[in-house]
Amino acid sequence: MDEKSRKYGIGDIRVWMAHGNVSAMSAGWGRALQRVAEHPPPGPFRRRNWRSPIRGPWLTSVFGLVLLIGVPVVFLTGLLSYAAYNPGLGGANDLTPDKGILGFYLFDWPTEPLWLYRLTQGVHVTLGLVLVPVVLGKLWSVIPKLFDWPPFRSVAQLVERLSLVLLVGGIVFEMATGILNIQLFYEVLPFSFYTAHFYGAWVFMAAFVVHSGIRFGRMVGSLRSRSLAAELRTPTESTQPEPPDPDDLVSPDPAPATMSRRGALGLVGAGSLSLFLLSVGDTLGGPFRRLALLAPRGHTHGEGANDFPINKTAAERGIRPDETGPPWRLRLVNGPFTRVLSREELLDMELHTYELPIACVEGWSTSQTWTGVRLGDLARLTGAADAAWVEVESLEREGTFRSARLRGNQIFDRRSLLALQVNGEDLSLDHGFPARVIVPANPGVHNTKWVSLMTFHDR
Ligand SMILES: Nc1nc2c(c(=O)[nH]1)N[C@H]1C(S)=C(S)[C@@H](COP(=O)(O)O)O[C@H]1N2
Ligand SMILES: [Mo]
Repeated sequence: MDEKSRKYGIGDIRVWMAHGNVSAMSAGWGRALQRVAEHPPPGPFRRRNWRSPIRGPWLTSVFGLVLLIGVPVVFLTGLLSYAAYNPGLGGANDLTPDKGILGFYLFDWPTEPLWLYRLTQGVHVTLGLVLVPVVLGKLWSVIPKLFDWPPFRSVAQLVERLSLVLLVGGIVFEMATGILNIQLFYEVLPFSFYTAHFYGAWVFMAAFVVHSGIRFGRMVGSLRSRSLAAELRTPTESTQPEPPDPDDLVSPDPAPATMSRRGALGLVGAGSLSLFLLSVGDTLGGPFRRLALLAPRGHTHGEGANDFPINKTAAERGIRPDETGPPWRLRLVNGPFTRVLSREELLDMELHTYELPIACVEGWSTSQTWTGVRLGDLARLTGAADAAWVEVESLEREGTFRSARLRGNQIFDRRSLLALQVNGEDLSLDHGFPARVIVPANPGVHNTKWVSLMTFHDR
């Protein structure tokens, strides 16, 4: 029996019994448990096989602190994104109809400031990506704990380890589904991205709050135990392990350092910085977009005045050219009242021009100058001057995003347009010709293209 198992195996059982957790445990059961504890399976279950000298509470706590600050921002901007969909309106807006009490915080999404969704969703996606290397670094720093032997020494410890399944499983699930979504592979997921990412976030966050609560004191203590400035000056040759810690993160048999703590932080930092540089252009737009190699969405472009990212082309959505030609009509419905307008009739109405962004849930955004008819004018034309909401439908026959609902505050913002032109020219077919919705601060997906029908409702 080696030093370690004597110290941690039997010692822990004694402490555990002293705490009364298993005061009724029989001596025979105790001996059996002790034997199991003393004989870990080979490989990763033997703590001596984990030999990195930089693994320890300090490094874990540095990653932990970054996540403690960053993760809540990603969570909150994610909740805001859900609110921005105005799920209270139901229909295609509510992609998580069984959200129950998790929708407690929902509010009417504003149209002001008009860059709001661009900011919140840009932060959500960019920061989410930037934190991936930090999460990997953090997981690396604690990975021996995954193979803790014996698997548990007390009921309390078992509960804690199970909560870690939710914590680690939760963050991996959220990052994986999020990345799949921005790469637009989400059609391959066997479940709804929105529902899964939303529920996953709450499960993960619950585990995150518990974990942070339990570990906060230890994190602060560990961070105080070494100076960051000193670590950043320490090269590999002088890198020494931390003293043994109560969590057993420090290797019992450290190998000579092949990387300093500075190196580990630099590696993770460089990873995060690269992800930042390779994705932020998608939110900033302009010349930066060419750098956004990691965010391939929005790399399909139009030409001339229409030279900006296209999410779904007309061909992809099954829009036939004959549907968008001269026979196209916009139908406006308010109860029994229907109004039918051709594109020429729309162009004869009072036209307005505003610079407004498209900001996609996938994180990319772009700002363009749109010209069209005010949605409010269309409502008034139909006798729906105080409509509570409108259902906008496109020429598409199927697909979740063939329609979207807009709330009264969105209809009647003076900058909310049914756009007919962009940057001084007609919309291209891929950008929604003959007409598309553009509403300030609206998630891109609700800026419906190829609009054919708008139905106004009072409540
Ligand atoms: N009818 C319809 N409208 C749509 C979509 C769609 O698939 N069908 N995609 C939406 C999404 S997800 C975004 S981000 C914006 C993108 O507009 P763009 O392709 O003109 O850039 O259009 C939205 N309007
Ligand atoms: Mo989108």
